[in-house]
Amino acid sequence: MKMRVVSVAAVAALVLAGCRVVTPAAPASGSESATGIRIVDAWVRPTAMKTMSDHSHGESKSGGMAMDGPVSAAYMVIENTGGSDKLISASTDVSEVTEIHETKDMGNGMMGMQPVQGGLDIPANGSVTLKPGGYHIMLMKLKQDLTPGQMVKLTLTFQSGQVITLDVPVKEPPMQ
Ligand SMILES: [Cu+2]
Repeated sequence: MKMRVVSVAAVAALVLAGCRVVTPAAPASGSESATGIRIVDAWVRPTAMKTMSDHSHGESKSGGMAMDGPVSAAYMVIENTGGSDKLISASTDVSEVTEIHETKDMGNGMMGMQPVQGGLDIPANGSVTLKPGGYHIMLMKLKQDLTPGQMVKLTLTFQSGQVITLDVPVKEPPMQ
């Protein structure tokens, strides 16, 4: 909220000063649209090597997924004030492969993760939280290291046809 107030004030200052009006960048803390999907509290974790033992995803050698090299993940709350929808795809400017994943107990005491088949359901007038240990947007085949303070451009495509692009900050996961 603070970010948004600052940004509105900045735009107002530009207008008052008679400068050309520039299109404000999407606020880092949220993105709204006419059809009801709103993204809040989005963040991306810094680059993690797949060999890191504290990577919450654990190892997924048996999953058959392209896990070579450094990976990262994006988290957020997807709020929906409209009809039921689905997040069907995601992409970023820093990863060649971006998938919607779910972390789950694989039944043998190991945590693993797998792509969400057919898209992630976003209930009507509800919300879905993507967080460590649960749903997440997996960034694979990273083109660069991600360190706190950087911004990642994330594009989300929904079944309704809605496409949301927002700038997401890279930051350390909260302590648990
Ligand atoms: Cu994943």
